[in-house]
Amino acid sequence: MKTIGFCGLPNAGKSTFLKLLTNTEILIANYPFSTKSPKLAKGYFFSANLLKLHSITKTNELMPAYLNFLDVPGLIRGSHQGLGLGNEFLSYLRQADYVLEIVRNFKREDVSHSEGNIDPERDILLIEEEIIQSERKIIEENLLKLKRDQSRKEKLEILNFLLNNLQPFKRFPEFKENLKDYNLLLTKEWFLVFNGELIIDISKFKNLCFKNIYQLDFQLELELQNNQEFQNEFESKLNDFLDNLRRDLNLIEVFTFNNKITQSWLIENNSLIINFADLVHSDFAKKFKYGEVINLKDLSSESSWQFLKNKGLVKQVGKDYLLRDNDIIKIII
Ligand SMILES: Nc1nc2c(ncn2[C@@H]2O[C@H](COP(=O)(O)OP(=O)(O)OP(=O)(O)O)[C@@H](O)[C@H]2O)c(=O)[nH]1
Ligand SMILES: [Mg+2]
Repeated sequence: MKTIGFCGLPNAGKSTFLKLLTNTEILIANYPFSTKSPKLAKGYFFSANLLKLHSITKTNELMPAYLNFLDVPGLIRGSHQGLGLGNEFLSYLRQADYVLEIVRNFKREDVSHSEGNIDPERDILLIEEEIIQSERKIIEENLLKLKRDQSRKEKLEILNFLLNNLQPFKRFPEFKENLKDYNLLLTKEWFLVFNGELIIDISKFKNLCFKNIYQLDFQLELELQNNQEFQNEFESKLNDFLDNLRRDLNLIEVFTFNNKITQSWLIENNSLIINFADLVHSDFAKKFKYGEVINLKDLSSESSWQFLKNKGLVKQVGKDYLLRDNDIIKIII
């Protein structure tokens, strides 16, 4: 499963977000560098559609799909030179598939800011500059190594191109494959989330380098999870955020169920049913005979597979069937 790593200054709310998404035990504190080592946890997707399906299947067990989220220490001005927990932070973040940048957009006197005041735009630019400096170092080191090896000409050219084109808000996902050994942050896809309740015009951050930009108040969301009273006053935006995130990651949600368990799965858009069989179990792909599929929108209050088949609602499909969002699937082996 893909991993989404958090990137942000100290006290931006990274650990608060991990707690919110994964309910994991983690230290949340009002002083910088409260997180000293990376923490990976599963964030489950209790989507509205999964709950809808479960209300029909009524199985004892419910198993939602998940994504991995990675919390890491904060980044500060000078991190690329090793200040704070700088280099460690960046090496942990390189292990993630995607980067979710978290920017502080809340005021709180008892929570310090490494730059002295709240200014999301400045923080975003600071992160850009730190990341560029750190990537520059890696690129230069590897250019030196490659110059001794004539067989790696293509890589050499790409690295030179990167070096000459490093600038804030520029990303290079097109070189991800060629440069996968280096795990460069600038070849990953980036997302941006403003954490907090302050009013901010997010339009000026659009069309930069972020695949999408979100706004969420982590603290409020956390209180909504834990406090009934809040739930009457405010509406949670967490599920909408997760639904948008999984779409922006180009994932679709599909389902399986039997008489014991209802499950959801996240799989890349444009996957075939045989890819899904492989995701569930490699044996399912090897022994695949055919698939049976019905879309959630065609499901009424009846979940007996035989009944649905008799009504002609279940399609029999071969291994090249292209999955659609909200398909309910049975693999026949
Ligand atoms: N008011 C408010 N406080 C928040 C919000 N998010 C986080 N906080 C508080 O800010 C402080 C820092 O939160 P953390 O989640 O520990 O921040 P972090 O980014 O993990 O910080 P480091 O681990 O030091 O890099 C804590 O006291 C949180 O309770 C928010 O949305 N609103
Ligand atoms: Mg933390």
